[in-house]
Amino acid sequence: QEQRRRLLDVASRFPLPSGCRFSYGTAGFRADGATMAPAVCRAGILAALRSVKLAGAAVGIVITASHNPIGDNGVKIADPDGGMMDQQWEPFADALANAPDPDALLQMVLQFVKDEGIPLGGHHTAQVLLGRDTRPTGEYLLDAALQGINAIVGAHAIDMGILTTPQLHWMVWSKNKGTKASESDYFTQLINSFRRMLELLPKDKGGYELAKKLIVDGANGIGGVKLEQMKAELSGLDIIVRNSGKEGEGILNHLCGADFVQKERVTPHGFGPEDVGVRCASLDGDADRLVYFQMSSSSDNKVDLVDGDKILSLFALFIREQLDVINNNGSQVDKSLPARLGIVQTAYANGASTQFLKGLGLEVVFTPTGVKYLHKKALEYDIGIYFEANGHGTVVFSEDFISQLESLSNDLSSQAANSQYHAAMRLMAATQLINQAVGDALSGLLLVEAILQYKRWSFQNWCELYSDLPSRQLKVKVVDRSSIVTTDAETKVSQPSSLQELIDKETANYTQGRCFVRPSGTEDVVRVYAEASTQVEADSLAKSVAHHVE
Ligand code: 16G
Ligand code: ZN
Repeated sequence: QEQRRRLLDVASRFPLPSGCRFSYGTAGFRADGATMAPAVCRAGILAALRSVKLAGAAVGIVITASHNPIGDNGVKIADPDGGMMDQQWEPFADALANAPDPDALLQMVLQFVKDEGIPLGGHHTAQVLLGRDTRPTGEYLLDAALQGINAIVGAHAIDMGILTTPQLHWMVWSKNKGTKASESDYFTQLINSFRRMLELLPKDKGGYELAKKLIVDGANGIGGVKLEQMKAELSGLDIIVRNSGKEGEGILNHLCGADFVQKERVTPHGFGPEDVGVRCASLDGDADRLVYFQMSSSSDNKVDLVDGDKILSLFALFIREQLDVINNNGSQVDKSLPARLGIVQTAYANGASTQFLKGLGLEVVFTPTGVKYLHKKALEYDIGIYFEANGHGTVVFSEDFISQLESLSNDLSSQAANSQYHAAMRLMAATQLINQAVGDALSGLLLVEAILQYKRWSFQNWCELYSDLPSRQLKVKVVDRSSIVTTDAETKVSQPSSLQELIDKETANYTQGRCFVRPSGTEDVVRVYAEASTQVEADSLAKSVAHHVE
């Protein structure tokens, strides 16, 4: 009874404006921030139900619209493992968000609770951790989420404050593992494991010494704020944060941030000729994407870009190298660490990166766009490395692998001088440094910096690992984008049936041509991606395929 009353109450406090429709897409619900309260409140209800269903395990809610403009906002739910909410609950998320009135909402929840066997009304507890980014609508929407959570009897909301998206995911992950889960624990873990990585650098100096100076574009979002907090404690790095989100520095994601730099390939706002030749990184508005760039000339604002594919390649090289040292070191201790290493990419990965990775003999697999697909696939390996070209990605290690690595390190510790031991310790430090819950620009940045120092590579060395094939992305407005259905990890169109044939025909006209189309998950457009051996060809391929889509 109490439960019914609370649901009816909260639903009437957040009526759904007529004509409003929400859809739980790749990134949760997203819209103009001012219109989001009903959807966010219902996401609160949903998150609490999810926690009850999972025997009180902590679930997360992040209020953010990532790289989108400052007026937008959004909400997404993190499952107890720190990953995205199980896709099986997405249809209910949609239905709940669009329930037209309090009665409909109540009936919908009661039916779902029954179908899913959720023990509502018993002596259950639920806990939901909340985080939000720096958007002006964040606090207002946080309140809506809290009210939604509190509408479920026994649910307990914990406001973790203003955070990066990956911090909140990490907290949920840590809390459910039973390890320390506060923000200061997060910083401590990153700072300590970064220091350990540096302590494990090979002693025989020589060759290139990486400049300590790193300029980071914080997208005027939460990532810059957190990096400012953390940087004083980072030994061996001299970080300067631009677009840090401080008063007067600029607007969130406006002409800055990882999405801007990756798509436009120009310097973000606040960078100029004095930065030529300096290693720079760029975060997105909620700090779950990372790209690197460097200006090579002061005559224009173009940059040399290191995108997610190249970050992935750097991580893969480093991890593979440590495994090789451990496993192929015949002259030393006869210990081995069998590991299935998997690389996960999407169709947006530059073809040159895929070729490079396959050329190293690595197993490369593809999934559709969206972190939930990549992450899930990566979990199938002992070590799974995934990245989207846009800079979102991470490395996940299986529990089994980590325990093998721990026991190997113990076995080797009596020979602390040998290279096998060092390689094992480096891998251990990497498992601590990388955020295994979700892609994390701050932790990713520290791992990149440690690996560049380890390899004694400059930004240029890294950038020249392979040359990206020229590519072009176009957006096409269509009446109904859902009429395009894709298959084979979005590389092929299955419907309309004639379209793939047309794409194949166009693509055949270009050297190293590759092209695919897919309906966007976040915008009402169809996206066209084309790649070819020259920019002119890539442009022309994209254009001609776009004509077939229209
Ligand atoms: C979302 C996804 C991102 C993906 C992008 C594609 C998450 C957390 N984010 O931002 O991974 O690259 O959507 O957008 O999954 P699109 O479908 O509009 O191309
Ligand atoms: Zn983001």
